[in-house]
Amino acid sequence: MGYADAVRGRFITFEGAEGVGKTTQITRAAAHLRARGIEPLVTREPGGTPLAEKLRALVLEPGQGAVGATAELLIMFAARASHVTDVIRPALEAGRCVLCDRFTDATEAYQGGGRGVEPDWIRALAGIAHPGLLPDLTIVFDAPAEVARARISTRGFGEDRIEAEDTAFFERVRRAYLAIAAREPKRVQVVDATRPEAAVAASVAVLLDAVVAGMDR
Ligand code: Z5A
Repeated sequence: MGYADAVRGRFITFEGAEGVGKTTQITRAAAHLRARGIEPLVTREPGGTPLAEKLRALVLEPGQGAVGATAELLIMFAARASHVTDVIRPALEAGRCVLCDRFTDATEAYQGGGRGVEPDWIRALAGIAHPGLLPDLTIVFDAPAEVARARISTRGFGEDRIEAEDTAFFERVRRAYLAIAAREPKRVQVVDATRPEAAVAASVAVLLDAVVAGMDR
């Protein structure tokens, strides 16, 4: 059961490897909800609070020197603890619909699948950073790594530290996301992100409508 079931709000996360179109789709999803009379809170990870945004810059900006897998893992969860305590839980408790660009599944996919961090460490830290909180719905946008990388290569700004990883890293990330979806088919829905934007958005709208049904407006 999603935490939000108990507190009226809805917690919806957008996941997938870099460049699959999460940011594009979260904007469209917010517009879709507004048209239904729901004003969502749109946020992102790592980030979403002043502290977490500083941690984001530290962990993603190139030129910080070496950042080992364990340091990267702990920074992601430090940012998450701040975000959950100060933004996500209060919004859910107030009955809001929270749309979050990445959450703990990203840690499982990137630090777990990509870097090989022990799954038990990730589970333990999740239990500390957000006890009892799971998304009501997670949408995994799925595309081969080459498709996603071709998209971001046209966007006109440089790569962050993790984006600079090779294609094999992003294929491991993709496989980790598909494994999460296979393990939790009720919470996690995979959407084919290789289709045109509007077609992807139509699939997302169906999933959103199902999860916000019955919310107070
Ligand atoms: N990270 C981590 O390692 N562990 C964690 O626990 C967390 C995060 C929470 C920041 O994530 C990094 O942090 C990320 C994982 C790591 N690093 N990487 N790699 P982020 O979400 O801020 O950054 P990102 O994953 O790299 O996302 P992105 O580059 O912003 O891509 P996106 O949001 O998925 O895609 P987009 O910006 O919407 O679209 C990319 C381009 O494709 C753009 O030009 C669009 O116009 C175009 N686009 C979008 N949809 C389509 C379709 N359907 N067809 C064609 N073109 C499209």
